[in-house]
Amino acid sequence: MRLTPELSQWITEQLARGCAPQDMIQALVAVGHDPAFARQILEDAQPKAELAAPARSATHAVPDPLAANLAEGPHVLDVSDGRITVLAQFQQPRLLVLQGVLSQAECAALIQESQPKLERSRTIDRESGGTELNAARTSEGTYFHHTESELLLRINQRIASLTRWPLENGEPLQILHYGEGAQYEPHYDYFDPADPGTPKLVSQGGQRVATLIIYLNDPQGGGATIFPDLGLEVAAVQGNAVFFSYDRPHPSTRTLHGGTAVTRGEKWIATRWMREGPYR
Ligand code: PD2
Ligand code: ZN
Repeated sequence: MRLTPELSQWITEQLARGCAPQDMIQALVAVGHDPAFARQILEDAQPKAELAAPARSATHAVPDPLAANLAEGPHVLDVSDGRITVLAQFQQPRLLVLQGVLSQAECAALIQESQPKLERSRTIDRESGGTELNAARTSEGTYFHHTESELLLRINQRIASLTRWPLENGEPLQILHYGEGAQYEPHYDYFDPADPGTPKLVSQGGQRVATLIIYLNDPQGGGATIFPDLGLEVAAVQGNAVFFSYDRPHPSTRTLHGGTAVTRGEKWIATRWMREGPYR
């Protein structure tokens, strides 16, 4: 016997409605399934139940670029110095695919200014709240302070007006460079409350509440941003961006995301992580 997509969907739906696994096993056996098989697939489905469960209440407010920021209908956003097109949007999580966040010249300038300061990317060590080298993030990067140059001032003001979230709640703009074969394995950007390092990490600015990933070039192969819980893959296209928010530090936000391996060429991105409060 095997778990068909229909059976998998039935299990997810019943668990989400609050059905007891024991009752579901009985129902499966009643329609001819082997009891051991029924028990096994219910056991395997428990993590799915958590994802499908009705959303628990939000723990904090989040930015929403679409809140009263519509210029010409639901696909064009007014920003400080122009307009940005919404190519696609998702409700839960709040996720937007945006076109024209940066110009070609701005992307090129960010790459050029990053080149001399690139270092192998570090990830946050969730135990200590410090940073560490991590095999899951085989890229190199650097960051820019908000007021580092005219260019940074202009871009940061645009991001703040796009996201409708104060610039002072933003972490410094991170630049990442992926060479061929480099990737970023799926993760959540918020800090897990169960991690020992989290109190230290949230002592400055509170939790992360949203992410804006801007693509600075077009990789020749691979390098998409994937959202496994949504079955969504966002192509890396120069100047475009993906925005998503998470109103609680929990997998039920469905914001698991990763960067697929670059199979040809290279990939450059700029990431702005946004906090609940001022990040100083
Ligand atoms: O480069 C990406 O596509 C990617 C994937 C996952 C970037 C991030 N996370 C990030 O900057 O948080
Ligand atoms: Zn991420």
